[in-house]
Amino acid sequence: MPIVEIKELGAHVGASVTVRGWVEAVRGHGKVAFTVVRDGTGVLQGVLVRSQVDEATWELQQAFTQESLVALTGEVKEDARAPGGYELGVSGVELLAPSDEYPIQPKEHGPEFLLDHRHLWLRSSQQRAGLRVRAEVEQAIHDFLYQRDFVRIDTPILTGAIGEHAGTLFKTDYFGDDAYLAQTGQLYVEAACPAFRRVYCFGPTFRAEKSKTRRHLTEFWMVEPEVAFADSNDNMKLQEEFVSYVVERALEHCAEELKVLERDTSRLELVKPPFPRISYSEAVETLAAAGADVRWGRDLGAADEMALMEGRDVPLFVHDYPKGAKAFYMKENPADPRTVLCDDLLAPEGYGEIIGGSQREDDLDRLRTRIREEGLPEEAYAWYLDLRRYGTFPHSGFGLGVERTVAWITGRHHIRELIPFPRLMNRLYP
Ligand code: NSS
Repeated sequence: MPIVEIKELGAHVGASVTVRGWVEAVRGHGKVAFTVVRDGTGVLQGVLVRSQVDEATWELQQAFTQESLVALTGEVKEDARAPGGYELGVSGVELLAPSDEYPIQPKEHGPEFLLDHRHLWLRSSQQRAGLRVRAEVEQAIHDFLYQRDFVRIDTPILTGAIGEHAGTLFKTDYFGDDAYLAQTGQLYVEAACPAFRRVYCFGPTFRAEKSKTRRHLTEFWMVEPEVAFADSNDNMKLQEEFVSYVVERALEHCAEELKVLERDTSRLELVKPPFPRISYSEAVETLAAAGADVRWGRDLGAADEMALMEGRDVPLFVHDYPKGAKAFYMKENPADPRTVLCDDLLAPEGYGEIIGGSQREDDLDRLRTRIREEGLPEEAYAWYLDLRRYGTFPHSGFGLGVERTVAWITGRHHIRELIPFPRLMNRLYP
């Protein structure tokens, strides 16, 4: 009997096959029993008719428990009503590995309980759907950048220089010296620009965020493209094309998953370039007019972002923030030196900032001044300053947070569901 995967059943209609899978559900009555199995490629219902099999087969099926690994053998039948479109007329069953009483039941469980059982929770249909969308988004990221001649640069996780800000560093001992887990790969992709012009890194980044919000992880994945000769305007153009492509790919390739997640995809269909842009100063005016407690000079908070996005269906760029609110490496805005040439991209539907980007300071003296102003150890940035010494060049780049982006695309409330094993302030297991 051929052993087949559920996704291939269409090629075996009328034939007898064996399918191996984990039991999702067992139901039935005295005469007919249904076994729903999942094999990682799909879900299949096996139908066992008591009068057509021997008693031992019937008894064995009756003893199946949730998440036991079983083999079902029988004839493949087309059935439009069945999930996946096929059913198995079961003639034989085998118990390959029994399952203890499964902790996740088809009922409401609290989030902490589910996170404690993340290693098992992954098997649930909505979790499978969310992580499949994540995988598609990651593939779309690589495809988009590959098509545009970007070279992928793998950047170090153990670093000596602070990438973003001192407040959220994970510090570790490095043979007697301090090392930090990378907050960003940006400084390194900047170094690779003169070698390859268009580059990007993709990997995990680390921030000791002490906030327990639905948008913060301590370990999250980021893609960071960096382009020589691009200014802030080119940078935003690349971002809107990039994000639109990624959303389109998810719509195209993950229709099933988005349905399982009950995502209203009509809202995602609207995500097409160009995205609207407003300056930070305009944003502050708008917020102040609406009665918000904002002061020019402070970074915008989650509530401000929410207010700015009210009534908007597509992402919004907020650009040119005050220098003091942003990282040391951003280029001073020649038109208004109180600000820097940067942008945050805010997603609709309450998902907030998904991208932070900027043109980089390419002037040696100004960059050195900024490093000093921020109280950063200049020695650690000697190599970074070298980039402004040996043929400095205008360049821009950005970082897109994978989990926040996938949370928005899938419509999930908390980004912790969109990474297989989330790391949060109070969670290092499983
Ligand atoms: O701090 S960022 O705004 N910018 C950077 O790290 C730059 N070095 C990127 C660059 O220009 N190459 O972070 C970028 C994005 C941000 O918009 C979020 O989508 C995501 O990274 N991000 C996070 N996701 C989840 N959890 C946490 N804690 C988090 N912090 C940032």
